[in-house]
Amino acid sequence: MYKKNLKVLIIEPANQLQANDKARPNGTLGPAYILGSLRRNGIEADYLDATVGEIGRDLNETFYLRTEMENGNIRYGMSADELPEIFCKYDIIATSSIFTVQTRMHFEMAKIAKKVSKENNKKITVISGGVNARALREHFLSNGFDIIALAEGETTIIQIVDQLSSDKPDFTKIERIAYRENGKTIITGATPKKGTKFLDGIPYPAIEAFPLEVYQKLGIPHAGYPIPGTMFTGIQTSRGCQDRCSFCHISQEKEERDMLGNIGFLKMFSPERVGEDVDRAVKLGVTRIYFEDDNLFFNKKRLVKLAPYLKRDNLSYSLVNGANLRFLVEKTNGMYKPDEEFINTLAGFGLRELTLPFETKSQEMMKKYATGKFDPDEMDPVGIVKSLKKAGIRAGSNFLIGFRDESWESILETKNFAKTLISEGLDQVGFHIPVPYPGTKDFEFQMSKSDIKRDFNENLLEYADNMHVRGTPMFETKVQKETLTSAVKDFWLELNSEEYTKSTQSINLSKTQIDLPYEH
Ligand code: B12
Ligand code: SF4
Repeated sequence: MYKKNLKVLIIEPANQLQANDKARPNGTLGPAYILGSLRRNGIEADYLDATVGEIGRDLNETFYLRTEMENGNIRYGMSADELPEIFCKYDIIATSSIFTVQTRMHFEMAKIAKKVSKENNKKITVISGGVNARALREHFLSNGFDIIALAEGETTIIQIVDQLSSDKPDFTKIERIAYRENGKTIITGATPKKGTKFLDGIPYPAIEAFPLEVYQKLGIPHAGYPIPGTMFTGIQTSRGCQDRCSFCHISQEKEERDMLGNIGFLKMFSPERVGEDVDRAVKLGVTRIYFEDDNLFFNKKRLVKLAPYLKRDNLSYSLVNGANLRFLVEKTNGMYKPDEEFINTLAGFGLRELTLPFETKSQEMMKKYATGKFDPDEMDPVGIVKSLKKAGIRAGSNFLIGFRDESWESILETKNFAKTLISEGLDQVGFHIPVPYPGTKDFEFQMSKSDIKRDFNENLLEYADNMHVRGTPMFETKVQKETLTSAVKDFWLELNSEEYTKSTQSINLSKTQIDLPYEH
């Protein structure tokens, strides 16, 4: 039993996005796992997704409350004025920061919490975790956060509550965190543990704390096609990845194992445990589950074994998070062909939507930045698209254009590749500019230049506010920045059907009139 009855609030802040982006609610799994762990340990903890507010709220006061910010982005979600009254009921305010563009919104949470703490003469500890908070830990600590979790947080959060509950809190006893003492940042280590590839001991994610009915009413998932009237949530069957693309957090996490533990490395839940997570979702009324694994396909045999644990009547799945495409082909007689049996297994357990991260047509870019993970010349991308469509799986794709040293000719090659795939049945294409996000190797490359590093650290929020895959690049690129930003839009408009682009634009943040319900 805890000496003090500490109450924890896990808050997902209101969001800011560019006007040409789409508003979507949170409901990300990180906070659900943290909450699950707190509740399993008998600690009182609540969840608040400030993009939609508490269940029953008028969405015009939350999700549809749009404010143009000074930086040009549009804010959506509960007004900050509502938060002090909520925060003063808690001893710990926790956020999970995985998107750099939301950094400002997390700093806002810490600022409010500290103000409430001062005005009410009540100790409130503010903590965060997730890939962005880890990578920008010094900035988070300078902006009101007391503790940043540097690794998987299910145990860390309990250690934090334990220490804060004790008469003499000792942060050195909390594993893998960053905090400040007398202005100096302290990073704690961890006692060595026996390595395991299995994650089963981890508490169930508290998805029941999500306002699932509100998300259902909105019908806007994190990505992929809108699904009006469908109750949905996320699931993880594994964590980490076998590759190390330089634009992905995995690349740098693997370099920093001493500090971060094995967070980027592959680990998995057992089929039985995955089945339990599915059961829990289904019992809540969920009929669509989004895979949120870093890389779901890494072991085909495992996925085949998982299939019966995933399959349910009236339950479908979506994988819009990227998955390694070389697993969709098999090599026979020296030639790659789509692995129809595997693709049919996916369709068989209910996969209805898949985003294919073909990334780039350029082998040079693929090898340099994307672990050489797919060879579009060898691995029959057209065959993959056709087989998926034949199996009844909706397939879209995202392409990366404008790597820092990529030429315009190479970009056009990728565009033409996308065009071919569309003509062969791919449902839609999107283009993104690779952003050197904090916590990736590409970011470390930029920071290796002292003038850029200084500028970034001095103007953090200016960078963070604009670190967007469809925005203007913040660092030098071979092709002019403006040309890249226009290409992202122009290619998208040119290659997709007008029906698709129009309906997508109709829910952009800049639209004051929101057409609901919208259909695709
Ligand atoms: C699933 C996923 C998605 C999904 C769902 C996102 C969502 N809102 O839930 C989809 C497909 C929609 C998506 C989209 C995008 N994504 Co994404 N996505 C992920 C992914 C793979 C997993 C996130 C997740 O659910 N993890 C599961 C939980 C359990 O893990 P976790 O968050 O790490 O949490 C653990 C620890 O970190 C820690 N922890 C976390 N928070 C806290 C808090 C406290 C208090 C404590 C103690 C501990 C703690 O404990 C947790 C449990 O162990 C991450 C990579 C990653 N691993 O973070 C990329 C990632 C977040 N995405 C990324 C990007 C770039 C995007 C897109 C911009 C891609 C694009 N090109 O369009 C879009 C933007 C979407 C948007 N909302 O704006 C980047 C973000 C980079 C950045 N710094 O901004 C990441 C980091 C991947 C990468 N390339 O490096 N994404
Ligand atoms: S394959 Fe995907 S998850 Fe793995 S390192 Fe590359 S981008 Fe990251």
